[in-house]
Amino acid sequence: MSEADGIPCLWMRGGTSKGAYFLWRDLPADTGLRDDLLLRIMGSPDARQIDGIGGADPLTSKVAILSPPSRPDADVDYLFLQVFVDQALVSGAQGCGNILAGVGPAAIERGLVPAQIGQTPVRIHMVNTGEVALARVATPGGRVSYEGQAQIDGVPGRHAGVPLMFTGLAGAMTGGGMLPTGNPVDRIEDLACTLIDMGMPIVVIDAADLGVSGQESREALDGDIALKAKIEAIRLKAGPLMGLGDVTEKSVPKMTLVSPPRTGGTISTRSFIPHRCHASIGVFAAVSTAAACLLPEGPAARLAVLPSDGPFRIEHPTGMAEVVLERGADGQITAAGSLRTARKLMDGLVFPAPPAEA
Ligand code: NQM
Repeated sequence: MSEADGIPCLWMRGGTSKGAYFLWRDLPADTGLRDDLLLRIMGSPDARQIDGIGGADPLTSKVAILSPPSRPDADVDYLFLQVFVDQALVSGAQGCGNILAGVGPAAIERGLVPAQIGQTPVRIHMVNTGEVALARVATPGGRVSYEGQAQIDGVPGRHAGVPLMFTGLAGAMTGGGMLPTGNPVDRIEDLACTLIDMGMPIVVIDAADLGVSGQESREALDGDIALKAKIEAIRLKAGPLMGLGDVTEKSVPKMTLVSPPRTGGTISTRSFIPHRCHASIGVFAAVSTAAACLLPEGPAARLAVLPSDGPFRIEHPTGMAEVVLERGADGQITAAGSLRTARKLMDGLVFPAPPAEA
């Protein structure tokens, strides 16, 4: 099938993100050709992504590639790619737990995983990090249903819940355990930072140390050029310390500003992903933040109000994200979970812009 005939694509909301879900066989095997095609599909690089289907926001410029499982304990392989909006960059240097929420439904829709009657467990090999997540997809009558009563902040309305469970997240992206530098606190640019990776490498900083309250709107923070320059300076130093190498052109680590909870949650956050403030917070970023709240020496623990029971509730600009942490007798985190919803928005053919002239 040539590009001019269109490329099969499911356009889905996964959690608080949106993305294009493809089958591996519909994209070039060569990663250079694949990334060039994805840029043209999304309309990047262009701040408005006007000639593509991307939504001019990192949260709506995402791609999931689904393929048959490459390991026996999974039902499907999922490769996540972040298509930058205004740069000609496609990065697989991070996973995405929001787009992950759509993978189970998409895998069933595309016939990669057979639906069961009632609910279908889907074991998803997250190729970016190498871990396997378990998603539970509502399949009444043997078909995916997106209708239900689950509600997540940052998404209007109620939808079928997609519970997600994770194990083995410590050091998932950095390979060096939960604390890639071995320290609960590192000083960067003279600020106390927790460099942590529980599924997403993040840098946790007390918002007050950066001269903000941490309650500002996404727009206000995105407009604060001096703040963003300071955050980026810290990020560029944190990346190599976390074993991520030069992160100038990478979407990790994410930068998480923490402040005391204001609406009854565990902690309040503003998350930079990494150059724009998140409208809510990533799933794995929320898990990593919850884990940071358990490090007594770190900036998060000083501000957090830990739950005596039940989930950690991570406040963000549009509400709260709930994270369940399971801990072993030694206090180490053994598993994490989050409830998401997902919805099929469009199923059809996408027509990429023609290649740029040489
Ligand atoms: O942390 C955005 C999102 C994400 C990532 C980002 C995510 C996660 O909310 O698991 O979901 O951090 O770039 O979609």
